[in-house]
Amino acid sequence: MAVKVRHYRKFAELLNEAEYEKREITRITEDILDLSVEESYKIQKELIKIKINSGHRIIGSKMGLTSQAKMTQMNVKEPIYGYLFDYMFVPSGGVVHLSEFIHPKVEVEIAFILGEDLEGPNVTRTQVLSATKYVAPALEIIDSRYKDFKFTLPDVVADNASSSRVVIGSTLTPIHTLKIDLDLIGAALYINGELKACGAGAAVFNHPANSAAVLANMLARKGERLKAGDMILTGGITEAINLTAGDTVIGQLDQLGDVSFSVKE
Ligand code: OOG
Ligand code: MG
Repeated sequence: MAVKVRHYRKFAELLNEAEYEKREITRITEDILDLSVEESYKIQKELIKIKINSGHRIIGSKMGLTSQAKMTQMNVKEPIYGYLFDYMFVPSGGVVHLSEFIHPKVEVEIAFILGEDLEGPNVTRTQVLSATKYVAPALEIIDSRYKDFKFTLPDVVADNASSSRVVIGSTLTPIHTLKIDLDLIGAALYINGELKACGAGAAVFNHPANSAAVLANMLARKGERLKAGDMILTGGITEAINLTAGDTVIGQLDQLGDVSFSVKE
């Protein structure tokens, strides 16, 4: 049984309310067992429209499930994308409150800021690197709207790839000034001084620029493109770590610098 057009809007509203009211909901695929990935992107599109209609602005996009660590942790084996909004932005060194979330997790990522548009299909890593102006260290707070943070591929796509908050380090590094390539950049995630996870840029599709290329090519199938000035999160390098009140979170990336935030009640 295929999903009827009216359902896309209904599920999008449900997901938006769950985010707004900070409560978990049952997976859409418990209702619609054969929900396809194609259909789930239509639900995501409705969700994006709802947010835009309520006055929010898109500030970038993100790839998710681009490293083996993330795929294994979430038990979903395909990459996904979602959109980042102005209300999700947290300045580095800023504070978030646990009451803003359902069951938040944090992951360390490499962000790209484009200097030129990128339009698929067939965008390559080399093209991404020449279109990129800056790279920056990032921490992404993900907060699945689904019960127990468990989902299948179509569920998480519909839920805007669990997007919740994004923290970008205060230093933007011009990409051409990097002394080692992004795949060799080490990343460490500390919470309250304790190392929770570490890895290197290569964990993300062998090179994080490959992730941005995949994004441009996935968007091309929807008639969309990446634009100059866009911020792109390329995906968690390591598994995501649960957040609790009192946490001070620091992401340290070789050459790119630090990015941090703290969590209060
Ligand atoms: C989906 C979002 C994954 C990433 O960086 O891999 C993601 C999830 O794990 O909830 O943002
Ligand atoms: Mg992420």
